[in-house]
Amino acid sequence: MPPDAILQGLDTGDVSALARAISLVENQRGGFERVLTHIHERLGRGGARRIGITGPPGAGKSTLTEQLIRSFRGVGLKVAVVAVDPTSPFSGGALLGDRIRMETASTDPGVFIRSMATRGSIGGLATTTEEVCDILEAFGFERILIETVGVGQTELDVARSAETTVLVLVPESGDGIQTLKAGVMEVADVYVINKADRPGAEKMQREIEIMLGIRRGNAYRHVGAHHGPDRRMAVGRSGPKGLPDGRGQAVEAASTQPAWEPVVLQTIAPKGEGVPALIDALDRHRAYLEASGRLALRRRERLAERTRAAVNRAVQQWVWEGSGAEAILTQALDDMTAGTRSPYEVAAEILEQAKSGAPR
Ligand SMILES: Nc1nc2c(ncn2[C@@H]2O[C@H](COP(=O)(O)OP(=O)(O)O)[C@@H](O)[C@H]2O)c(=O)[nH]1
Ligand SMILES: [Mg+2]
Repeated sequence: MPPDAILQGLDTGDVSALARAISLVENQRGGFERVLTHIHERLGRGGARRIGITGPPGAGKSTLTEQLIRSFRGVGLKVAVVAVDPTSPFSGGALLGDRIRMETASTDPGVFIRSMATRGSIGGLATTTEEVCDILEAFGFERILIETVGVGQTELDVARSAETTVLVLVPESGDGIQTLKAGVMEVADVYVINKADRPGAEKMQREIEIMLGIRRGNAYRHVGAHHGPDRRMAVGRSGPKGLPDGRGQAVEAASTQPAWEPVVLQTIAPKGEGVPALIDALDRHRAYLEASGRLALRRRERLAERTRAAVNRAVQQWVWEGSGAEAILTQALDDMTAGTRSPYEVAAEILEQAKSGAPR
């Protein structure tokens, strides 16, 4: 399908055009920037939400995702799921099982499920995932769930590209706690202890709350324990109406608001237990982002970040594919091995050649 047909298909709600647009972006084939430019004006307008769901394998992320799909569909929201597996070299490979499991929902045109893997993510998995989500949002999906496997840096970067990040843990995952101690903790907005039907859920919830500095029994928990009720009122007054649109103002507005106090809750995903509380936490986090100005600020930051990523990607491609850099490198390899030239000298030569627009 040529890019023009893809653009037209996206405008008319053609699902096969959607799938092709995603492949185009995923593999950064010719015309992918045009597709992303075409849809740009539709982003950030309709109140679509992106929710990142991360956690160790087997924690119940897909089961929870299925529950969220069901709830969102129940109120008529269109839902897309992007399942990202940074460890799988094959698109869809390790996630095939998930895909089939979630197939239950996939006869519904209001649900779209897509697997992604590292393959084809030359520009970085987080950026590519965000671009895919952009297409889904522009296509009209109102809730976009991004499921990532694992709690390493890449997975967290991917999960963080959503405005709300959910970390799913299970009572028996002592390693989960270790990960959290290693500093991963601060990244999530909502902590779900799934498999609460197993022993240890309560204990784990307490441990996490302590680690996060959440004061249990505090009537104002979840609305900024460090600032108390007065500041909470202030948030309500400034509201989304007074949302600043200048970056400086946005920074100021966001920094004077109390920080979000993460929510820790328990679920039994297959039974749907705790899912309403999870949805409520997601709603409250969104409301917090809007009222505090952080949503607007975030959007600006991500646009800046995306522009940088696009430049880096283009420069990298330009240097390595357009200027004979590989040839220079190959020629210099003997010298570098013999110690007569350093990698830095060779890098400088490559850059010189790229700058002067040397032939391929
Ligand atoms: N006992 C119990 N099992 C669960 C729960 N949630 C998920 N599971 C099971 O745990 C396994 C892994 O779940 P899955 O959603 O695929 O985990 P993921 O790898 O994080 O996506 C499946 O067999 C689920 O049925 C739960 O709350 N309690
Ligand atoms: Mg899964």
